[in-house]
Amino acid sequence: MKIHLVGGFLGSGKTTAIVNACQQLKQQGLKVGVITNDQGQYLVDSEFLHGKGISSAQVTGGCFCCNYDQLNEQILRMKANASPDVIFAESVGSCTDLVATVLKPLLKFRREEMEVLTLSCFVDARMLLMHVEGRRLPFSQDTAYIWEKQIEEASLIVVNKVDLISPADLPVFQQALAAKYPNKKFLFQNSLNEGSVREWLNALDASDDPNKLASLDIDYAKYGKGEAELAWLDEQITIETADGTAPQRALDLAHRFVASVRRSGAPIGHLKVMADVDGMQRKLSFTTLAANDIDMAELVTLFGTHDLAQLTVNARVQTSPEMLRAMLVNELAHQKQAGDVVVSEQHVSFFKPGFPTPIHRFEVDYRAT
Ligand SMILES: Nc1nc2c(ncn2[C@@H]2O[C@H](COP(=O)(O)OP(=O)(O)OP(=O)(O)O)[C@@H](O)[C@H]2O)c(=O)[nH]1
Ligand SMILES: [Mg+2]
Repeated sequence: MKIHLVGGFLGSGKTTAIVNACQQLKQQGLKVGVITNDQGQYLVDSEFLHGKGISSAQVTGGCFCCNYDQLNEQILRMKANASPDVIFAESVGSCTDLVATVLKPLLKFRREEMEVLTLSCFVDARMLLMHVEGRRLPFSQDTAYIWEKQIEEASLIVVNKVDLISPADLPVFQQALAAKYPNKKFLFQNSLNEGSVREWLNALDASDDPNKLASLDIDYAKYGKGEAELAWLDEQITIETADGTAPQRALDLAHRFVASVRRSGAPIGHLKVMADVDGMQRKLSFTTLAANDIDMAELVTLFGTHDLAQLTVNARVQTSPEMLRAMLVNELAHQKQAGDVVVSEQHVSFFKPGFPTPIHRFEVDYRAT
């Protein structure tokens, strides 16, 4: 069994690449599984994988490092139920220190099950370009610290969404990266493209010995502060109408919520919405940098006329949880005012993530301890 740990910042494209990779591996006749991970309980990524027919399990309520036992259980359960050839484990986008707290413990405790264990770090090409050009990232210093540490600890860096930067910038960008990080392997990837993701799979198969990865020297106070500065909100929303406009109202709600967060100036780590109408699902995804254009009118047409629409919202935004919740409540009220509609909420949860307290932490190669 191969286990690929997939880290990297919120919205950098981890799930997109994993789905694409799983589809390719399945076509080759291999059995795959994915373990998703986030702060809340109702995860858009898990619904997304389910909708794509990819078997998945989740580790909820915090990152892999603080819930190592849950991760371990899910690996064992997947192995017992489906004996997958390949498992992708996608960590929370605001998590770092994976080498010391997840990779080394897996090497110590699960070595006999794994032929291969890798760690990739995904990074939005546009943010990395800003960084090497000396521009400030659109997040607080402590949150940007997490982003930098994620890159520091991995040797394989997937510079994702490369299609969103100008090809003219690429040669200088590549040179600057090679100069700044001489010991890392950079893959310039478009995770929406099959051939590009195939190269990632090839790189995973050719990965370095994971024992060579060094544990980070990391300031947990700074890390914890950066993590807590990104509020979490998750909930499910049901919209019922009598005139067939439920999909339109649901999409309008999502659109207005994102617009309201953007207007507030709060940087969006990742705001994900799964829209479900009569079993047809679409994942909408927004980050602080301009997102892929989502044509709401086209989506309304696609969903058609229905009296029931459901949304799952997962938002990670640099603001207080109360502010984030208030912005959504405003938009819910706006929909209710339109009349002839029942808008209800389920599983509402919004909070500041707790201080990261890993179950295990191996400072040095465990063989030396
Ligand atoms: N243009 C472009 N868009 C991409 C690429 N990879 C991912 N995206 C888009 O980026 C958005 C975020 O992608 P996800 O795969 O959900 O990101 P993630 O890293 O899993 O996010 P979290 O789980 O919240 O940390 C989605 O709208 C994707 O369609 C890419 O290579 N190019
Ligand atoms: Mg994801």
